[in-house]
Amino acid sequence: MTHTTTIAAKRGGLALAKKAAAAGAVALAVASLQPVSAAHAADARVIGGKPAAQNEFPFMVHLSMGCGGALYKKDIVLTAAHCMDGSGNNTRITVTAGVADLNSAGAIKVKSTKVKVAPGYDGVGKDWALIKLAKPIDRPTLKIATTTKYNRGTFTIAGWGDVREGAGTGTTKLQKADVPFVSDRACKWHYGNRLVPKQELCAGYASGGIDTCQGDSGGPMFRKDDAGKWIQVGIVSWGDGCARSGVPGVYTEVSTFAKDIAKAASTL
Ligand code: 4AZ
Repeated sequence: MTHTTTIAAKRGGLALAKKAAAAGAVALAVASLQPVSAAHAADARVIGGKPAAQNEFPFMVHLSMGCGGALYKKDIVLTAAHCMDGSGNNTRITVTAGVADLNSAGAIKVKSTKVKVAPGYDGVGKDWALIKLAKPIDRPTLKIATTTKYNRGTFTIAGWGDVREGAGTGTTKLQKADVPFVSDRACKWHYGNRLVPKQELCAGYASGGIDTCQGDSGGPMFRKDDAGKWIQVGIVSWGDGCARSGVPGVYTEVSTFAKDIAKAASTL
């Protein structure tokens, strides 16, 4: 556990460092100096969430490097590129499915065989990747949004990541929370040109308090479609800290990449 957590922390730090580097040294200084409000620092709980019930989000998977993911097909996981080491044969990832509590009996553990990172991924935008599994997992899949119509409203986030900013440990019990859509315009009030609006989607409360955090990366952000079925609209990607007021979480805009994801899956 300590080992995987350390790797996850490195990955999260790397992703954030790349973002900051892309935005320049001034942005890095501002981001690192931004305080966490006392009220939010004291929040224990994804941040500000509550435990998910067993089977509530049966498509959710945990990855051994300390990221989340969702079953796109029974033998393919959709996650974040920044959680991966690159494309190619990869038998190092253990995917855990079928449980909200990672320590409970009944956890399904399957190894990866291959990884496909988004073509052209360079640390800015395009933060998606697929993992091919050694065998199919007999759990429901999560369909992905193929149009922009669901990029609005209230989204559900879930993950085993940190329940407070800076913890670096994650949690063994899956946490869930709801967060509202934030427009690109409003999201740019904080992130400016670090946001890639066509490739990224923001969510969160202006007052903060509820957000994804380190260790939730790669997991899905989802909502109900018009037929009442869960549909994935985002992938946990990055943010300045977690649950800070005025600082939304940034998610890969799944609908933008739906065709690329389907094409990549067909090659795995
Ligand atoms: C991370 O380090 C991370 N508040 C993920 C999500 C967010 C921030 C950081 C969004 O993996």
